[in-house]
Amino acid sequence: MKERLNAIKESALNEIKKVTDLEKLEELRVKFLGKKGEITQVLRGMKDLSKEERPIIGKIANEVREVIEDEIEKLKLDLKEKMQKERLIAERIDISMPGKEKIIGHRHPLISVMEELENVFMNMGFSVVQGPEIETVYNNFDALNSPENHPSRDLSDTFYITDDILLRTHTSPVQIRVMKQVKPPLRIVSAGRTFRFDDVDDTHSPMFHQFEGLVIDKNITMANLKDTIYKFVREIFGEDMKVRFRPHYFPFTEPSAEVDVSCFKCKGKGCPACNGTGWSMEILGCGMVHPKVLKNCGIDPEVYSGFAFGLGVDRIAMVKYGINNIRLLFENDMRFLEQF
Ligand code: 2NL
Repeated sequence: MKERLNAIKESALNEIKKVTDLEKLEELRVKFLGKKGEITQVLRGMKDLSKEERPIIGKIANEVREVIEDEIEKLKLDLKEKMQKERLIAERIDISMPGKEKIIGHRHPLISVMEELENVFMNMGFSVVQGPEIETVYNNFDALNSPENHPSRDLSDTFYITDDILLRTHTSPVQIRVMKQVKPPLRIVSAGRTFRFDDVDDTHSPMFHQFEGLVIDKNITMANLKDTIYKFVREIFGEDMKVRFRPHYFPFTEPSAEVDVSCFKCKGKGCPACNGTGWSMEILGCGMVHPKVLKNCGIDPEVYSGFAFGLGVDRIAMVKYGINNIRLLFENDMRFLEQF
């Protein structure tokens, strides 16, 4: 048995020397030291030995076990250290590499224009107000003196939710809400989404954006309206812009006007873009608030008067940034939006 134990020791140490990974090492540990391992097998034969021999063989068996155990532990530590070193090399981080760029978002061009418009009027003492996109037919049409047979009231022009509720077709109902609730004097602007039953083309979208302003006080005249529009146009489009008022018709204002400004391309000299007129047409609509509209909101037209104006934000953004297709504003194509 002594020879067998020595032979086990020799072959164990021999095999351990050749091991290069932890798995194989564990296999060897089981093979020699495990419950069904070679040393255990030898110890099982001890019952056939004499009383004198047993402790001697037992001692040798323990010594062999310890030598093998030691060798395995030593190699285990070596292998672990070696693996750790290899991992450190494999996972080395190059701290001189440039970092990953973080993409930070920015305002949509439409929102930029809206905020710019709001800022111009806030600086003139206006308050910014908001209202719902789903409105009553009364606030959207009736209160604004829009006649019963007006084409914009048609089911084919407007998104109705019920007979009395619709997606607002302009931002004017927001001003109606304020006039019904707040006593004059009033200086407000409101901007937001509006909806019309339009097919999409280069300049039309069923959802678009409006910006409107309203002033109500005693002794407000057309002179106040013109002065405000002049200041606004020069602030947004530049000091050298000329402004002209053309008579127009809106049911909610009387008198009403449309406003043109100098052509953005040629600055008024006349070019193909403006058909040689020097004017960019229909930048905004405006007028003195109709007495019936004031009355509808509980404001006495004998005491108060006011002016109002409205413009299409999408059109202003398209002119300002040279965008020729309204779809680009709503498709959210990053290649387009990243340019602003
Ligand atoms: C346009 C023209 C306009 C108004 C909007 C208004 C609002 C109230 C009373 C009277 Cl509550 N008027 N708004 C007045 C004139 C023109 O918009 O071309 N918008 C895109």
